[in-house]
Amino acid sequence: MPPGQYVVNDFPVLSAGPTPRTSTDEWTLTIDGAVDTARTWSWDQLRELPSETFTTDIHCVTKWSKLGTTWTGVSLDTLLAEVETEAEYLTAWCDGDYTTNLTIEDISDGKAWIAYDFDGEPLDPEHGGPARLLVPHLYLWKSAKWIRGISFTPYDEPGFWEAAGYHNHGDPWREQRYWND
Ligand SMILES: Nc1nc2c(c(=O)[nH]1)N[C@H]1C(S)=C(S)[C@@H](COP(=O)(O)O)O[C@H]1N2
Ligand SMILES: [Mo]
Repeated sequence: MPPGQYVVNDFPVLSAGPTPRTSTDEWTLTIDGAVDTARTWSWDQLRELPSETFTTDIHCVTKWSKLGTTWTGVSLDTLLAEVETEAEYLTAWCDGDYTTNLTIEDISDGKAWIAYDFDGEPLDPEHGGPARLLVPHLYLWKSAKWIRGISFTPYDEPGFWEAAGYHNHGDPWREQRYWND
């Protein structure tokens, strides 16, 4: 367990605003910004990509951790293989006003997914359905629910919680909770 965390058996919901409900007919995922050619996937196109089912622990900055959660989704590696970028930084954006910033390193090499199933069932809207970003090696605020896009940026731009004082990186093993940790 990362330092300062305790285990929960339920699955708390933490949302900064109301739960958006975009139907999968209208849902798309876009990778754009500092890329050679922007790419957009429809829901059906995303679902046709190779998926992975994986089990991981998740860690919230409010100190709960949930162990052994099972998800299905598309690895970011699969999506990033279809765009060319020199940029190191990106912003994940969502339905609703939420954003979070990450580096390409933190979402590459099997470290991040666009997840659409939890425990073998479609992901609940409250937990980010139809699809959320999942970056389990960082605190859960980096795992943007209701994700709709990733925009590569030439500079690092703090997202919603990062601009409000949460740590820019958010590694639970180093207890990077707030900006001066
Ligand atoms: N779009 C969006 N994503 C979000 C949030 C949010 O408010 N909006 N909250 C973040 C925070 S602070 C946490 S702890 C997790 C909570 O995920 P859960 O509600 O599935 O437990 O989602 C993260 N992703
Ligand atoms: Mo959070």
